[in-house]
Amino acid sequence: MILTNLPEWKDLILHFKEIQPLTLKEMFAQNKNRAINLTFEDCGWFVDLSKNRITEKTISLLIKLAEARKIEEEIDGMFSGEKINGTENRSVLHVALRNCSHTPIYLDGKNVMPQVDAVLAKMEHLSQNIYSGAWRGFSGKKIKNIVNIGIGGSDLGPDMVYQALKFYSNRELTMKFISNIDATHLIEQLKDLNPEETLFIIASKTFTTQETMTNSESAKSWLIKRLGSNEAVKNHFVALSTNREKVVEFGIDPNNMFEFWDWVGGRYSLTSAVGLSLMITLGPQNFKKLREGFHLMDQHFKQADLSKNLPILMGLLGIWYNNFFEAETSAILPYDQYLSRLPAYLQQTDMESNGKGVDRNGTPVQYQTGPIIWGEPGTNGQHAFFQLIHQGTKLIPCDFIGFAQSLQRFPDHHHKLMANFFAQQEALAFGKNKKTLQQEDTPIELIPFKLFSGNRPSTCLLSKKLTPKTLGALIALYEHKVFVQGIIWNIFSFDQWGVELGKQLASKILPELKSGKIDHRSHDSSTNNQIRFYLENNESSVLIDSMGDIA
Ligand code: G6Q
Repeated sequence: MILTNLPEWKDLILHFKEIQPLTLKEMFAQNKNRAINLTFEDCGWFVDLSKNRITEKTISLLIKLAEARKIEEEIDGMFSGEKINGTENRSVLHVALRNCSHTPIYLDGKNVMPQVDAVLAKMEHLSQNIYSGAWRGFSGKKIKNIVNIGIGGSDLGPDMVYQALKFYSNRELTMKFISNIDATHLIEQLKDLNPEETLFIIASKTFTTQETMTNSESAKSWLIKRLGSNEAVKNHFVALSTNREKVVEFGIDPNNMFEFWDWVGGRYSLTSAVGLSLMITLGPQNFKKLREGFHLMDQHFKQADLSKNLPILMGLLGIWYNNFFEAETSAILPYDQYLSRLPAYLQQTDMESNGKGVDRNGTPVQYQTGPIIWGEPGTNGQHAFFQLIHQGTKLIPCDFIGFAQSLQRFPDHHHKLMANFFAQQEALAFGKNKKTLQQEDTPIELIPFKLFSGNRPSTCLLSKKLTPKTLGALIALYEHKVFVQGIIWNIFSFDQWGVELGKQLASKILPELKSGKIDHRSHDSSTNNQIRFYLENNESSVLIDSMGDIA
């Protein structure tokens, strides 16, 4: 049945009419146990939902909706290898990648765990060879620099986790990520590296992605030019891919290919071979703990009662804001500098998964789907966009993510950071009224400008300490939250057809830019005009045809 025709949906519409006029202040006053009743603790995370515009009844009605959508069957379907990525006819088994309990997970009757474990063992072996110096560069030097070349799902996860867990990383190794096809990225990242000590990890599921292959070819030229031999490639390049043929064609020894499978979606791949850079820089033990954190949340998601299930609760809360309050966006605000790339990472997880306009039958949906995800670390955001969250006209549900312990020994900094963390949520929820402003002797003409309406929702995610394990659980929490929402909206969360058209058109335009001849008939007048300006002003496209010569 169409989502909005479900009786459970209609009950929520009626309930929304009761909740909408209520303020958080009133809701806290009405129920003394609200904070306790709406806080959930599991997998190393304390999740306080009480500053959201919900009551316990909202949760139970949302859970009824999830049940009507057969949420438990859908979850079982994913864990048991059903081909839930319908448009690509693929299973979605990222949970197998971190299945630390090693219980068999079957795909088409075959247990996938031995393959997963074999690749992990191979990754560990390479990491150890790099530390011990058993793996040497072409001229015999030890590897000191790791460069991951990949984009999207083959870049954002490792990059985000590397930044997040830098505290735990081996500081003798330099880690660089190259993703953008803009040569600036490549040039700037390679600038201070000694090629003799550099290992390139080419991360590409398909091994055909334009950005990754262009950057990899340029990196190969950079290396060969400096080391004086094509033979050097075998000591300095490894591949993470599903496409053996293309890996070999590129010149990488198939023994140095780390395999993954079509049942691993790019944006869900960071605990697969795609995490090789993490295994090397963080060490196998930390990579294992990261996977354990993921696994903990996976098990929780699979087993916990719906009413206490963190990804389910957070997913449903997102539905509540998106479809009833009509919130267009959702902010991710980590109060930890190490998590600075988390919003960008979750942007992909969420927006590529649930940015869909047709349901699983291919029918345009008549309701809103995935929100816009954005954010920056606190406290920086407070001095930038928080103004709009506090006093603007838009409702923006915010996730505040913080830790009780800092990884740095600067308690003064941490107390100040966390004082802001708590204060912002308090200010958003309860605001500041006219009476308080008057008591503060605010000039009467300034009162409207200094008022804070409050009643602005936030979720607090607190953990004891940022560790590989707590991070793994946090990422899995968001992954499954996105899956839950896809189930409610009846959309396919694991494909991404929306990225294709731009790629197709770019491949038609590229020869025009290279040849300097516009195919006027194949574009609209605006595009023709833009290309004309480009060609008139771009000298290099005429003079230099390839990136063979990196300074
Ligand atoms: C993620 C997407 C996408 C993908 C990149 C890189 O879910 O599929 O971001 O990861 O396009 O693709 P390759 O790994 O094939 O180079």
